[in-house]
Amino acid sequence: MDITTVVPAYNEGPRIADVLNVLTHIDYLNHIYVVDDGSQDDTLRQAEKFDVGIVRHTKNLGKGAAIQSVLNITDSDYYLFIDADLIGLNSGHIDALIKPLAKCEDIVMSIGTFKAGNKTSVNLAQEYFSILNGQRCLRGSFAKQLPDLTWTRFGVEVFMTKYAAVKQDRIFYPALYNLTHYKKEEKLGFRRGFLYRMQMYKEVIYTYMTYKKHIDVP
Ligand SMILES: Nc1nc2c(ncn2[C@@H]2O[C@H](COP(=O)(O)OP(=O)(O)OP(=O)(O)O)[C@@H](O)[C@H]2O)c(=O)[nH]1
Ligand SMILES: [Mg+2]
Repeated sequence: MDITTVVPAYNEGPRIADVLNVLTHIDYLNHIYVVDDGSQDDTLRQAEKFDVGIVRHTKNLGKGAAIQSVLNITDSDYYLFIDADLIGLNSGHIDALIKPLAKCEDIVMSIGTFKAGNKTSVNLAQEYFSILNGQRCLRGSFAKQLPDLTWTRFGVEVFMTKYAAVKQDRIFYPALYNLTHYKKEEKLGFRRGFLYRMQMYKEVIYTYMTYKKHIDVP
């Protein structure tokens, strides 16, 4: 079983090692790629400490383009997408994402929802917006069928989810217990974090409004 793991990272120097430390110790994750998307900090140097493939964009192209870059150079049975800013990741979370697809052939994608981390605002957001969660496993046949994701930026998760809905493909939502992440405001401070968050919402909403143009409806 071939699994390609993609860790999109933009300025995650202080956080990415914790995530890679977990992923590189799981033996069945045989191809791990970090996409350093024009980070200005030491993300690249931190990633290079691990036995992972590195794709580097010299300027920032967005999360959708980062994922597309790995899809372009790989062909796997499964694709696992894991954010670089997680807190509390363990191998149980990875199993919870992959196993439903391995067991049930008609599931094309699992989307993890964070549960019971001690950040109430994150838990609430997850409850209502699990469509946005970046922790996912995709069947290779589904991933390779997706139209080009480059334009989506932060809308990439919405696009994948909407694509599955249009194609009437089955999604499974495993709970990921005791897992959470750093929010933008924690990484960048309140003002810069808030402005970046507004930019993210803009990209997500734009994807919601325009995704149909990018999908051939059967
Ligand atoms: N390659 C790449 N990765 C990105 C980009 N933007 C965000 N990411 C990564 O995507 C993951 C999630 O990004 P965040 O900015 O934390 O977004 P979020 O977790 O959905 O939202 P918050 O609630 O603000 O944390 C992290 O691993 C980021 O480093 C980008 O432009 N390029
Ligand atoms: Mg985050």
